[in-house]
Amino acid sequence: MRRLSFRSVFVSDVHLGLADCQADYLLDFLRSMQCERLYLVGDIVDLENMARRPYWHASHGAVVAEVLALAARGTRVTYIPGNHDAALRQLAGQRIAGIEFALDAVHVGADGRRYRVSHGDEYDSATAVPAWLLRLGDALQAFVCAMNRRCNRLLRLCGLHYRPLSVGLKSRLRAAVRYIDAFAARVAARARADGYDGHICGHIHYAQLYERDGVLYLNDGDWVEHCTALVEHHDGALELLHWSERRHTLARCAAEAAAPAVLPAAA
Ligand SMILES: [Mn+2]
Repeated sequence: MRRLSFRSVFVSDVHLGLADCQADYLLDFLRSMQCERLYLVGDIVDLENMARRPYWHASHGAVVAEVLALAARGTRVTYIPGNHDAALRQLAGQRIAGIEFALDAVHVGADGRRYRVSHGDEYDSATAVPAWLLRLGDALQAFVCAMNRRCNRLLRLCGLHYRPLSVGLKSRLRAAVRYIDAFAARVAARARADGYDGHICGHIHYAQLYERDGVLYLNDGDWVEHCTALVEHHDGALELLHWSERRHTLARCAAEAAAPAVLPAAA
């Protein structure tokens, strides 16, 4: 099978080392494409969880091997650690096994647009809330993930496609919507103030691509529930992909020179 060809690919929040990581779908995506640049935008290995509950599956090791294989074939790989793999921030500035570690990056698109790339936890106001509330949030998230795992095992047994449970849940919870919106507002305001055309991040496990206050807010989502990636085509056009049994376009943005407008998601 011929691989899909992209200029750049951005993935984050893979959480290798967590039972809920959708490593098989990510592996399928990585093996189906080739790219000049691959950005790992944080929370790739969940060191935080592994310290508490050691877990590793062969498919998680296969993801690491595939990333190394991409680097060996000439893909320039940049690893920007997040809050769950924060220990790797000590490696910033180093190049190990063909992978460059950095705290953040500036990506210049094929059409000349400039994007800041960072995990996004620096925009998370949750650092100001009490620890017990964070623990409650973690417990709720773990519960939703466990339900998601069970529901999808059932769907698979019935021969149906993978469907993330929390897509419906999150969009219905007004508090979650407010949180996602406030996060995007902070990210966009900073990108605009710093003169970038957009900001590429992850962290909140909610993939989105849209123009906000004159800049592009680009969240590549996660591989715990949603299985999403942001890709840049060779002309600089951006596309948000959902990848499980099928490839599905969530949103697109044309290259700057062709048409700067954000097109509605192809349903
Ligand atoms: Mn994070």
